[in-house]
Formats: sequence, structure tokens, C-alpha cells
Amino acid sequence: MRLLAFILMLLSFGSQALAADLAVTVRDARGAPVKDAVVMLYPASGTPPVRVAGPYRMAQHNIQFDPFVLVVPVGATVSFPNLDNVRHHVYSFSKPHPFELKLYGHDETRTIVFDKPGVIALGCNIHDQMIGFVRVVDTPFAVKTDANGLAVLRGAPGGKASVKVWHPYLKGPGNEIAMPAAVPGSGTGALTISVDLRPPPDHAHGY
Ligand SMILES: [Cu+2]
Repeated sequence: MRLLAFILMLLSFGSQALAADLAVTVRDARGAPVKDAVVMLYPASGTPPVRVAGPYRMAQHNIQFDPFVLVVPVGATVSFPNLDNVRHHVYSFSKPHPFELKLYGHDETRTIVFDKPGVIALGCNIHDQMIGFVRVVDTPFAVKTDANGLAVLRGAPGGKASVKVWHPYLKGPGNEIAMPAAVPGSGTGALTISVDLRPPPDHAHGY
């Protein structure tokens, strides 16, 4: 019994020592924080499967998509509730999952299952100023930056990794950049990434 307890203690110590957090700050070329960037971590030792939990929701509210960027794991079911008193007609031409939700009104909702990783750019046929994105990720370590440009990836295995940063207006192939990173064996590591952004597109012409 004592031996078992000892082994369990070792195991729990071991798993704690091997996982850590990585605090990633994303800044633009002028050093200002970049919000709504999606930071994704891929451990060199292998990426664990994503966990689909939810609920995942992309609302239409005040004639805008809310949130502007939604991060979901591959396989997620996303609802698109209309909280406005006007009708919306949500669509996407994006390759991973083109779709169209024909005109629907207040308090109605529709759901879509996103079964491939990638970027889903959203628009509304009625309101050109409505722009939103669903970033479908294939790693459990993916977080959107907050107003301070900060995304904390929690419980990642220590060791070498690759970090990708995506933002809808980031200059780079697929609006994304990738770089090597190291996750510490315990505690919290820190990484600052600088990105170049394009100005947002002219909303009057849609996306
Ligand atoms: Cu609309």
C-alpha cells in the first residue's frame, strides 16, 4: 500500500513537472498590443487530440458578429443566434466549409458543424459591414489574444514546440506566421511575437 502511494505521488509529481503554461504576447510593428489574434501551439512531442466542449456561439448582435473572432476545435458545433430585430443572411465562401444560412429573424438560431481546420470568414448578405471569423483549430492549445495582446496557453507539455499566430489582417501566407518556441518544464514561460498587420478592409464593400 505504501509503495502504491509512493508511486502515485511520483506519477502526480511527474505530470505536474512536465506541463506548463506559455504566456504569449502579440504586438504590431509599432509595439501596440494586437487583440483577436489566435495563438496555436503544437508540441514537438506530438499534438494531443482536441477536446470538443462548448457551447460555441457566433451571435449576430447590433448588426455585427459577436465575437469578431471565435476559436473552436475541429468537430465543434457552432450556433449562430440572431439577437437583432432585423433578419440576417449569414454566409461564408471559405474553403474549409462554405455555407449559407438563409434569412432568419430575431431569436432564431442555426447550427453548423465545422469538421475541417482552417479559417471561416463570415459575411451577411443584407449588411455589408458585418465581418466575423471562425478559426477552427486542430490543437487543444489555442487561445485568442485579449485587449492586452495576451494569450495564455495552459497545461502544455514541456519541451520544443511550434507556435502559429493567425489574425485576419496579418501580413503573411494564410494571414499566419509560425515560429519555434520552447515550453518550460514547469511554471509559466513567456514569449513576445511581433506581427505586421494590414489595415482592415473597407467595410462598405464587404469582405
Ligand atoms: Cu445581417
